[in-house]
Amino acid sequence: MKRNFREDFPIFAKYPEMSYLDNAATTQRPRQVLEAVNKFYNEANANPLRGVYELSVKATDEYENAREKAARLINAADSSEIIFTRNTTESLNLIAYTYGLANLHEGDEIVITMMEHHSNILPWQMVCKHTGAKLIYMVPDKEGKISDAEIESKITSKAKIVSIGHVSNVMGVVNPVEKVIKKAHSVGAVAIVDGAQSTPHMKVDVRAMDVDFFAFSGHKMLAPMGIGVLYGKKALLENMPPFLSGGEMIEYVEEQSATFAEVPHKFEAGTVNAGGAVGLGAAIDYLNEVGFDYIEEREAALVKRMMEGMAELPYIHVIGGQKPEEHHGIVTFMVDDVHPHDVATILDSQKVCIRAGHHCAQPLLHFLGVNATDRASVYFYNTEDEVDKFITALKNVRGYLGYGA
Ligand code: 7TS
Repeated sequence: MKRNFREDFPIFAKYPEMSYLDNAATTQRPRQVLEAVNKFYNEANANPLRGVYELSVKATDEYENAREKAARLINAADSSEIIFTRNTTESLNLIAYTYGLANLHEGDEIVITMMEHHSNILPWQMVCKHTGAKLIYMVPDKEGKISDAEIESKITSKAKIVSIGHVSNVMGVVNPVEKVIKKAHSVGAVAIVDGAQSTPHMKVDVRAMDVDFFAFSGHKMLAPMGIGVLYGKKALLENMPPFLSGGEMIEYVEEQSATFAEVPHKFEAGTVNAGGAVGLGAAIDYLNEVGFDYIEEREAALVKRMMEGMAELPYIHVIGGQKPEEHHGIVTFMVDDVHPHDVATILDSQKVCIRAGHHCAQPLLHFLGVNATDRASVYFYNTEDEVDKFITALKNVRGYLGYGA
């Protein structure tokens, strides 16, 4: 029997009536993470990687220790393959501005899916605009499945970059990343996985996947906002030009030229977010204590309860797969006759927090033929009671607006 992890989260004690079901947007933080950040600033604060005095060395050690933890979390071969960024968005932009602009040319193709978050679309549109490369979309079926035929026909010898979300933030579906990576490599393209919605919820192994780059955000996995990770295979990172330039990323600077630091520091210009990194390290320790088996088991049970409750309401339509096991913690839906923003506002009046809108995935929503949807997303600390309150609140939505059931 696991202890009650929910008790570690001060925000749930502050708002005991709240059902927090917007975990795909950002999670809450346990006291262990908040205390680790405080402890860093109270006991180890100095500018890391610069001073030779003891306190700065301590700050550097704490920062690099967090990098080790991130490397172990995703099974990177070496911690120098972990670059700290602000979030998944910055990680993907880093690849686009460095690898993308340096290596792509007119006629090349970048292959993504129709289910990507805008963060895995716009950086590639930028690369295409600057290089003349073309952006190609693998299209899922209505359940969110990318078929083998789609993979085979879209990833051709013209592809130089293939970038795919591990778990869709709208459909909740787990994408066939291994197949996509294999196909990308078979045509000589680099493979990128956006792990923003997978890393918090499942065991990730970048070496087993054989992925070239992998991105995730700390704030979706209990860590502070403003710290994220880009994993890259060392040989690729070493051959890429820097992204931002300035302090801390150099080896030697002359009036008209400069040489750069080794990876990962080449990609970490300026004073780093050491407090955030320490918080991420504490979040990783915490998640390892909770255990990914437990996380998956709890989320599956909560999603099953949620979808069974929703299935009893004929005016509710779940987007994507109709089976709970097809939704990795994320359930997106429509309510007949009621605008998604009204649904979320009515739920908010009953202290149920869900997300309404396009979820930063407008091409997918166009493909599905909707402008906006509602989305409920769980994490391991959610309870059956929160799910039940959500279902009760959903039952009230149409009555609230004068519709029959
Ligand atoms: N990729 C995916 C799959 C995401 O779900 C998100 C954020 C991002 C990238 C970007 O992450 P960031 O940390 O850089 O912002 N998704 C959401 C969401 O679904 N609701 O709010 C943010």
